[in-house]
Amino acid sequence: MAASGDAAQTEAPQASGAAPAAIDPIRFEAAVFDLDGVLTGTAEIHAEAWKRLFDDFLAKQAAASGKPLQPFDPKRDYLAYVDGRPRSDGVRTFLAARGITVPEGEAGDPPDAVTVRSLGARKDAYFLERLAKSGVKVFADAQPLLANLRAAGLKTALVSSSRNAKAVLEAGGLTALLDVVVDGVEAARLGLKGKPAPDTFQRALQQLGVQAARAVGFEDALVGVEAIRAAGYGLVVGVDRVGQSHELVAHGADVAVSDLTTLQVVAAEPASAPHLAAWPPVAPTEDAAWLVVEDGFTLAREHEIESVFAVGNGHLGSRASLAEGGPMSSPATFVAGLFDTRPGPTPSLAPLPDWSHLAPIVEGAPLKLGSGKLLSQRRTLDMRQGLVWRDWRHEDPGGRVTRFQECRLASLYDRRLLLQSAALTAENYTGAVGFETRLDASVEIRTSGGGLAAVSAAALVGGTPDLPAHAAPIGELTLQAQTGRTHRIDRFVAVGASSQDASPRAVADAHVAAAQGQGMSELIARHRDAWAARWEASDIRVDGDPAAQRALRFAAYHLISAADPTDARVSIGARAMTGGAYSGHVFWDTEIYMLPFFALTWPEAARALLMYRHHTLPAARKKALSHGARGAFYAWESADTGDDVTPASVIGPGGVVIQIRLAQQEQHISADVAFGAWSYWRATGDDVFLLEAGAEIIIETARFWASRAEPGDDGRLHIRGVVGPDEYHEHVDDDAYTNGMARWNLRTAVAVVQEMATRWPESWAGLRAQLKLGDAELDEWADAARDLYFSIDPRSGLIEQFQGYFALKDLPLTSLVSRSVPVDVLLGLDRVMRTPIIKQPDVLMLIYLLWDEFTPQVREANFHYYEARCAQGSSLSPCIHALFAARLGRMDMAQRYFRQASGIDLSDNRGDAAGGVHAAALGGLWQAAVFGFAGLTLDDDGPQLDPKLPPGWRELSFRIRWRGKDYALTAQAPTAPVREISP
Ligand code: IFM
Repeated sequence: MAASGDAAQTEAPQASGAAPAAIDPIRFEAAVFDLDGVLTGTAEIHAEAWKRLFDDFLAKQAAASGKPLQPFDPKRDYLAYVDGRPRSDGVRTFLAARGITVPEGEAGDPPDAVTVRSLGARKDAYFLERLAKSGVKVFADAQPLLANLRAAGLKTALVSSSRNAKAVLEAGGLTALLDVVVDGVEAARLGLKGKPAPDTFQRALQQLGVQAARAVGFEDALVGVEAIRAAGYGLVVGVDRVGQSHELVAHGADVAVSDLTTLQVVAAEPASAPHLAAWPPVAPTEDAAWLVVEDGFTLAREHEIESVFAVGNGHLGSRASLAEGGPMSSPATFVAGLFDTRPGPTPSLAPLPDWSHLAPIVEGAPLKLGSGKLLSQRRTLDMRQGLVWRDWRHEDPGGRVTRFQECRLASLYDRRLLLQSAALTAENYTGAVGFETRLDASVEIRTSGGGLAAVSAAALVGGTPDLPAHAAPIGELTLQAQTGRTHRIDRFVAVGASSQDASPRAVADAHVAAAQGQGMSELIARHRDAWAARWEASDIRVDGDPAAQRALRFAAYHLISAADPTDARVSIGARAMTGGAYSGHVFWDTEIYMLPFFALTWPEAARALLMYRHHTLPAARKKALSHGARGAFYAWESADTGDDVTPASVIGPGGVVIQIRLAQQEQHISADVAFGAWSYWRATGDDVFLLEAGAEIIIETARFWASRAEPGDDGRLHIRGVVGPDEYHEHVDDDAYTNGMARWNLRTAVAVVQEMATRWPESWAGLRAQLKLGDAELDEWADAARDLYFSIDPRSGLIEQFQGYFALKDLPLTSLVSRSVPVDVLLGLDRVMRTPIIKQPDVLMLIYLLWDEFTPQVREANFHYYEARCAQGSSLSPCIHALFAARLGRMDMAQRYFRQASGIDLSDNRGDAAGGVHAAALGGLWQAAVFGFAGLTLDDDGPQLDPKLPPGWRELSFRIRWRGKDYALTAQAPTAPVREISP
């Protein structure tokens, strides 16, 4: 549908309710859609949320005034007063119809205040709650129409009053099919009035660069139809899903249709054949501070490289395996939340087919690193643009020199998309060259838990820029290469998954079709813009230490790649989706090590991670019950359902079977999750989160501790038979970290309850009834917090890590010959258990998290004592020692630990990253820089820095968002005092 030449026409739709409109085929350039009732069927959810809000409100009004008030009618009142309107307008309009006016209210109003603003916010919370439960229904005719319009060359846009439009589009798999979105957030930002005013529809056209007469608008709401009419669109299509065709036409629709497939899109003229421009599709980043580079080829390092250079977007994660494969290749691509129990007893992230396999074939023989001669190879992780490059020149045994260049990414703009662009150049010969792929068209993967992933692939192949590209099925594709000619191939792969999409196959097909229409350069530009927006919020700059700069960007790169703010049903595994170690399982790593980065730079992602814990509360309750306790005992290792999926045993060195009791004993996880929920709320002031999920998590975990602690003869409560973060000592009593965090959890629950009861009495009453909390139980928490065993030696300031720890026979770490082999392997776990050698900080971790609860003397004494006994047996350890040492001003030591932490994935001699990057260590590295070196503290007055930069660092700068405000922070090394040098 375009004005001139190169697009398509709509045929007059079959009118229903209006006279069959005598509309000549009109050429259009853009189609603009409303969301609810047109593309998605969330109208019922909206109507239900409005009803819940208004009926509750009206009942109270009626009780107060003694006058009966008609409840909200989800059909009549919905269509007449709220449908299509911005949320506040809906509140005002409906209440006005019942003769009620309430104050407008302002930001920061308590959620249960009676104002337009807070009533609107409550309606939104009800909507999101229900949406999370039922998912998004996409009308069957929506995707085909959008895909057809785009294939015919039309631009597409969405105009919605909803502030959640982007989340709904994403959940419905429609994001990639729309060029522009004008939602409630954008309208508020620009001060637009919204429907029935024409301004939001005008804004969409302005962004698309299309005149109103060349646009067709689709609306189901009467106010929306009026708005499109007033905006002067060439065609107004009323979409009638509820039998109101006549009203739609009466309000200004040219036609009303009940089925969008009755609209036919006809190509006006064949589109001219696309050209693939010369390779590369975008310019690589040149600034070395944004790059991780690997030159040459070292077979033994290959698994690490695959992890370190992995690409991801929180929904999909893909290892950077060699495109042509090889003996050491271990390709894997995962979808967040899609687990499979085959082949093992515990679920693992299900691997997708190897989409990136693209083997160059020269004169019928595959080009391989292992045969012939490697002339040069460079692989580059381009962190700024979120993609990975490869440039490989190879001489085959026949003396032919071929250059293979490639880039790959997992789109941050459209999370269902994986892209690959490659170029093959015959440098010194003419002959047959080709590509072979493993994934050529469509495949489906079914997981044991009933999950389904559908993968669709398409390719465009071109010769030199002067030859047109053509869509190519390339199971094995052969081309005639001439000396110096470069053949380029662009591959578009989309994944629909039942974890997110109602129809994975349709979603994958639509995304691939849309991607092909947009072309590689445009798609990469959008992906790069999405990364630029993330870096704007999350970049961290170091002046004076290039290696530290790279390591911190590497940490942020993998953390950003791991999170998906649109999916509240998944969390980040210990190795994110960069490798198979720990099977994609989620540990305390997420809340304690990674979450601070997200809470302060990407709160939407932090919220989604915590909502995963809220969704898995039922499993945590079940686990508590099975341990004879109450409340919520979270899984030590958690997958899709939240059931504990910690393996019962592993095979250790020498084939010995080692029983794992962490699921039963590593109980601090419950307090860690509560700590994450509370920290997020504190950082964002997101009261809706607290009321909707956070308070329930904090209360249920406190309940667990209160029921778990056992009274002892000493009149104190004890938590016996646990494992603390130091996993070298099992089945200990009163682990300091566990007891300290449990005590914090109990006290925090008491505080949260008090705050809720004061600020949001109604919500509190509801939650209290839901959780069946009696007064006695509430009193019990404060008592339990007071009585829980925790002791600090008044003389030395030392905290004993667990009962009996100080009696263990000391074995100085310095006496151990090899520090490169883990101590538990060197000595055997049984022996280590009889020494005070620890794997990772336990007491120190507690002091770090609850810093203000301990005196400087206690911090110093315990650091001095436990640092000397820590074997750094976990990747989670050095970052916390770096942070702690920095806070205590021991800068050489802090720098040494910081370097050790930086090298966990990046140093080239450890091989640690083979099973995936260490996501917790990456989050910890960021914390070491921000809370250690910059000395960031946060309170009601905002952020404060107390810089202690390591030797050589001149400046450290970063941004954070604290309670809705953005801050740019810079920590500087003190300049030398000015000295007078004149005589
Ligand atoms: O959660 C950690 C644990 O603290 C130490 N072992 C590895 C786990 C996953 O990273």
